[in-house]
Amino acid sequence: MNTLKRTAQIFLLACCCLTMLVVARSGHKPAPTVDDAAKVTVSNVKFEPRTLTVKAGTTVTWENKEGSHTVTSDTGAFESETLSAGQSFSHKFDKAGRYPYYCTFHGSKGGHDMAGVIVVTK
Ligand SMILES: [Cu+2]
Repeated sequence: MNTLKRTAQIFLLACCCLTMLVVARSGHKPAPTVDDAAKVTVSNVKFEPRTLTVKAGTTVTWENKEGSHTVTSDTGAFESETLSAGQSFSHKFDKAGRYPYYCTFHGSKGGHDMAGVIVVTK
């Protein structure tokens, strides 16, 4: 009886160890690759998502679905040509920071109307 109890205890302990090992090992798996590309959808008349958070080094592509729009930085950090439906514009964000932008046709600096923000983290 005593031996059986002991065996059960050892078995339980072994199970615990195995579980911990599996958990520990899964924690060592290479982290899922962080996307180095992100997308903003442009339509009449909004940027979606309005606020997009990405890591430094990410290239953001604005895809225009309809109408004519621009992607114009409040600070002049980037500026697209006028985008017609089906056209897109990309900009790579190397430095952490907050990058507000707007559409020159339907919005204005400071996040008014058709506008958005790219938040870049380290
Ligand atoms: Cu627009």
